[in-house]
Amino acid sequence: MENLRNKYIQAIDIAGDENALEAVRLAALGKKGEVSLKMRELGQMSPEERQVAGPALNDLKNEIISAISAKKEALEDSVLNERLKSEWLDVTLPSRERPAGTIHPISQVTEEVISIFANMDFSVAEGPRVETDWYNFDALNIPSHHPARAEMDTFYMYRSENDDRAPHVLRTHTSPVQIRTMENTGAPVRVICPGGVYRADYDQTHTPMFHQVEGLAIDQSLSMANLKWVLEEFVKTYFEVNDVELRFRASHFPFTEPSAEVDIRCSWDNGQLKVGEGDDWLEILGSGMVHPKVLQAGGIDPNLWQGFAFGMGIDRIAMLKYGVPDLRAFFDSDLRWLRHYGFTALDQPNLHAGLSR
Ligand code: 2U9
Repeated sequence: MENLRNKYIQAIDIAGDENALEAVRLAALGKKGEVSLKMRELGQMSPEERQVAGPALNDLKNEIISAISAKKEALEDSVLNERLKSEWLDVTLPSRERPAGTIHPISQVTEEVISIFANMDFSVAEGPRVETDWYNFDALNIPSHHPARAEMDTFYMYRSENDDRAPHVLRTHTSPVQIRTMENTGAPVRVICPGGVYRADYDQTHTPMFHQVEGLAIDQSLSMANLKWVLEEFVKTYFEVNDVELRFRASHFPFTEPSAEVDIRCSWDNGQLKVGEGDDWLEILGSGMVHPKVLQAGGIDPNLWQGFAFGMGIDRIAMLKYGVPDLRAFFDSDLRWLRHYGFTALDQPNLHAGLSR
């Protein structure tokens, strides 16, 4: 008995891994294990012999079992310790160099605008850039011979020569997305539509592709007062100032009635814009109450619903906030410009941490 005990306790002690340990367990306690066979011999012993050998064998079996389980735990600990040794991290090392790529100011500003309007419960909608003239013009109360069609310097996508259906257009504003949203969801609506738009125009303040964000809110009793509050909240949060003064100037758009252009009080100090104070006014938005014909085009009954809409140039408000002097630079892909005006990928705007840092 003592020999058996020494043999197996020693074997457990030197087992180097779980497989070796399992082999020892089988040799001692497996079906044909040495201890198991001894236990089977108990049946052939005299009762006196059995009374001594039985408990002794049982004790041996238990001793082996607990030695194996202690050894198993020790082996697991040592595996973990080995892993921890190879997985340590020196938190005093300097952080990694920031990635070479940057977030384009237009992407950054689009995210800023989205987070501001999301906080006022507006969703974001997108739509195709190649549109039918119905979505881009007719549905917005701009019929075929309306002067606004000509003013919008439209890029037409002509079909083959003997196809006389009306050509598609590159959307000249994001307004078709709001028409599609009205069709898809019905009223009430609260949505903003950011995205690229196209007009055949090119100088220091115009590029043939630029970015707009338009908003649309439709409910049973929305008025210009709601529009004014939403725009004030937007301007304050976007320009990160506590107070703004807005000036609504009567204007005309085919899709809104009445319509207003919106200016904000500001000053220019050494070419540096200050919003909220000063003697200058800066035009940044167009807006108005949605024209009944436009509601109807979107499948919404103008006798039951009304709402406001607004639009602004993303590139323009990006230039104003971040001091970019020439619009065309946005689209030049000049690496030095991108590094200077770009944002780090980790600096995503949100209302709690601050929009810009
Ligand atoms: C629907 C109904 C109404 C969107 C509007 C403007 C006024 C506006 C310009 C600002 C500068 C475009 O980027 S810009 O050139 N936009 O002045 N946009 S109201 O009105 C809508 C849109 C969709 C269904």
